[in-house]
Amino acid sequence: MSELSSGLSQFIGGRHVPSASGETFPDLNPATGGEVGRVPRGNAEDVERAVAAAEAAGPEWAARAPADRARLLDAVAERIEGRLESLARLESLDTGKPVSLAQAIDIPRAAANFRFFAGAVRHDETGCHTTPGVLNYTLRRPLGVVGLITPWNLPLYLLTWKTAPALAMGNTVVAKPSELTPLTAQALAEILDEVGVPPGVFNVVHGYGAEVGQALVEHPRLKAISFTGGTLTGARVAATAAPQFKKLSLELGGKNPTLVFADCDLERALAGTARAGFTNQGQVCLCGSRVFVEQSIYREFVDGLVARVGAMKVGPPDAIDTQLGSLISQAHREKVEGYIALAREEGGTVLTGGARPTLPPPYDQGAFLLPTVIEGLDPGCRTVQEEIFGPVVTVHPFRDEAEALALANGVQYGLSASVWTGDLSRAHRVSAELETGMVWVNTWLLRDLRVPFGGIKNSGVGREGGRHSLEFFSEARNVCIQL
Ligand code: TXE
Repeated sequence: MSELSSGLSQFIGGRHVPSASGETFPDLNPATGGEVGRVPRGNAEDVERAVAAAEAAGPEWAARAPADRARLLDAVAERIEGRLESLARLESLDTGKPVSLAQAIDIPRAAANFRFFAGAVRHDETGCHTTPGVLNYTLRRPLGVVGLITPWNLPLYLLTWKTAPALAMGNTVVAKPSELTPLTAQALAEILDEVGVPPGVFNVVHGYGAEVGQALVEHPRLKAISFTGGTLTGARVAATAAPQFKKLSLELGGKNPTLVFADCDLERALAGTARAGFTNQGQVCLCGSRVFVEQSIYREFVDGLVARVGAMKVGPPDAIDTQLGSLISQAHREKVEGYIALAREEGGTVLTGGARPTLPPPYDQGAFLLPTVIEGLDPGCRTVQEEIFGPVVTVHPFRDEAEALALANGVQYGLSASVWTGDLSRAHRVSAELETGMVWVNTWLLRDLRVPFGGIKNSGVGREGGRHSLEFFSEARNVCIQL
């Protein structure tokens, strides 16, 4: 892999080293089944080394002026932008996503994350409160060594979303990327090293979640964990971290509703619903996997959606016209296919998709799946209640606004929602009643990095984004002076 200056390795104290165990496991390209590298199988010993290196680097890094740290973050953003093509290829190799998607979304957003938090820390300010003869002011102090645990769906996009504010606030980092997608985490370590971020400030330990991930969360000298991944895993991370009073940010799964009212702009709603349902093969926690359509336009809308989804191009990730690449793994494809089978058992009708595409070698060995639309399911059934995290959406009619809200809120998740309507009062009214952390109206995944990002219920705890990230990755200290 020419894009990486070294083979896959642990990155600890500014050095590329093998895992303490010396063991490795294969990194597979899910689009072909081919091996692209060997992942170091990290364990508690690697975590101890990484935390020790991060601790040693902490005081100097924390003592730097925010503007100095910001200068380095900007340099990282420039390097990421300069390596757009190679990073996009790496990301696609690991995930099976279209290279064009990584070029358009994943990698530009990785650079934007660093640029945004460089600016945020430059302009950060804290409060000052006065009463006669008394001055109160607030200091923001770094936490120390923080652990960042990230998933396989948007590897660099999410790792940089956490790394940039953590470093901006003067913390040092031990990052644990998903075992399925190690490549761009390694590339990020190389970039940080190249721009002059000191050894030990940013460390990467690769390996299985239950081994090196668990060891990281358990480490007694780790001050905080920022985790993005599945709800079940998030619960395990919380159970480990809570008794140690570690700061915790959990960005978990979703089962997000898309509400389509009859007064919407139909063409825009169709395009937005298809994009929300199938971007990244439906492997985005924010994907709109439950589509609720006002009765009067239900048939017309569903026919339009099925036509769009049926025309989506599923194929080799590096083909310019590919819209959907492969899922992350054969095992995950089987999980998603299990839900399609369950949907049929629960009385659903597959309107399009529901099967594997026929592709030429070597892609016939890939984890590809046709985008799938299913109707006729009871909203309370497992298929409509559980996160599938693949290219599958279910469609359902609703009679009125009250029913639409009841259906949308009728799950254990609460991450995001999309609302398509031409009625501004309805947009505000419905947004105020949706049980989610985020609502998009007449759009989807339109992101302003200053806003709070996160979910409620089984979708997580806490908010990141803008000042929320600066506050998460620091401790506020109030100083009260009797003048
Ligand atoms: O995530 P996991 P996976 C959902 C989606 C998916 C499910 C599982 O439904 O099917 O989660 O996906 C590390 N202690 N989302 O298996 O297991 C693991 O190595 C510490 C939604 O990828 O949650 C990886 O680095 N760490 C999500 C990270 O946790 C542990 C995006 C996430 O892995 C650990 C991805 C442990 N005990 C999946 N066990 C979203 N919200 O975007 C695992 N890990």
